[in-house]
Amino acid sequence: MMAGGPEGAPLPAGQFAARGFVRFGLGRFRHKALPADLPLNLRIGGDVANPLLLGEQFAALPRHSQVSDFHCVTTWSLRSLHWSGVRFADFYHGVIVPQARPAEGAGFVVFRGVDGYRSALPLADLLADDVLLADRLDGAPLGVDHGAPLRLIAPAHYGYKNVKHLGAIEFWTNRRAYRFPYPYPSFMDHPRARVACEERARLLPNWLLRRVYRLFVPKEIR
Ligand SMILES: Nc1nc2c(c(=O)[nH]1)N[C@H]1C(S)=C(S)[C@@H](COP(=O)(O)O)O[C@H]1N2
Ligand SMILES: [Mo]
Repeated sequence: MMAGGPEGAPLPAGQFAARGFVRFGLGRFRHKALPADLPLNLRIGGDVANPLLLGEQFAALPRHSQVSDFHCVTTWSLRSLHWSGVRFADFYHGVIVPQARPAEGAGFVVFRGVDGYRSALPLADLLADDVLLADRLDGAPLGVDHGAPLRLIAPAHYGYKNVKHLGAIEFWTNRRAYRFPYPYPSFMDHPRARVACEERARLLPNWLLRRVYRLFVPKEIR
């Protein structure tokens, strides 16, 4: 678990303090225009007995607020962001298990954004206390820049696992239905991407990844 670090504590290896929180995406996802008033329509699927379509039911779940740091793999970090929403663990045990009924061993979870972006994490990582399905930032409804209507916040994992504009969450027994979005090579997608272990990507060394990814940091936050 990684909550907001104490002021003055060092950032994780290879990260620097960004000067602001901008909308971020790589390549074709950077400026993809989305409507500001996207309704919440969350498809629950994969290896589940009963696929669901969730909308307003989400409002009935217990809410949780937290302060956590955010670390993008391209080396920028932000301290102490105030998120609120529903803990993934509460959502999983309160809705997914009783209503969707995942198959035994459906521990590979895929998150799909309505912009076509997607990412995946192991269920065990998502059940940590600080993993949130967030719909508010700094006390206001999440704007379209930062992932309206709902996004994943998994602070222990690099930003690219924190999928915005969620349209679907799928619970699979294997990885076959998943590929990191075109045109990104799959080596860029570490299965866990834990910040504390500097799991930026697969195959390439971190000294190289830090230098190459750094080129994609927007000028206004350097
Ligand atoms: N749907 C969607 N989710 C996404 C992305 C994206 O382009 N589309 N970019 C990811 C990356 S690489 C990062 S660092 C964070 C950036 O979040 P922000 O735009 O709120 O700064 O969102 C992640 N989730
Ligand atoms: Mo990122």
